[in-house]
Amino acid sequence: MDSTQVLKEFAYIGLGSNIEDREFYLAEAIRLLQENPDIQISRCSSIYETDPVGYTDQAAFLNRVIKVETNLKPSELFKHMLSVEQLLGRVRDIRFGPRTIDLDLLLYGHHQLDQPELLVPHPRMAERAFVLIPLLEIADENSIPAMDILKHNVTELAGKEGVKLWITNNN
Ligand code: PH2
Ligand code: MG
Ligand code: MG
Repeated sequence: MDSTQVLKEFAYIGLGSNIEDREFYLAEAIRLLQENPDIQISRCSSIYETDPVGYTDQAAFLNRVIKVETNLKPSELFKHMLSVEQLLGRVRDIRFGPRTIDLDLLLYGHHQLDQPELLVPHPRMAERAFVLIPLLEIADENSIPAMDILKHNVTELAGKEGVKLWITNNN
């Protein structure tokens, strides 16, 4: 086996776009992710239109979450995600600001990663309705740590009114 490969692991990735054509960027990101032979998409959530959080003076986002199966190590998966962001013209200027596409590694199996550029589980995921609502739509009970707590969180979460179903995915 190639030294960069590990046994197959699942991962959840959050996608966000708030520069038109938002639907195109979401679809292209998924297409480009699976061009890598070591990444298979196994589930896709519905697409939600969401009010911007953090830096609020910007256009509404489309957000969705996907589940992938991968032989890549977390750092390799993350590198591929960054290359997809770059291919789709992501420019990093304003923190939390407008973007053609943002790909966030939410979970990588049950692993905890504590590297400067790669914190997993994603440190802000439990407080963001635009992540939790699509994540809980597709998550398996046993693949998410503290799923019951997250489910409880989502009912109380600030900003959940700002997350509206845009295109239903029936998987
Ligand atoms: N991403 C951010 C900051 N704010 N707001 C919404 N609604 N959706 C996002 O994906 C988002 C955001 C930083 O990554
Ligand atoms: Mg993000
Ligand atoms: Mg990001």
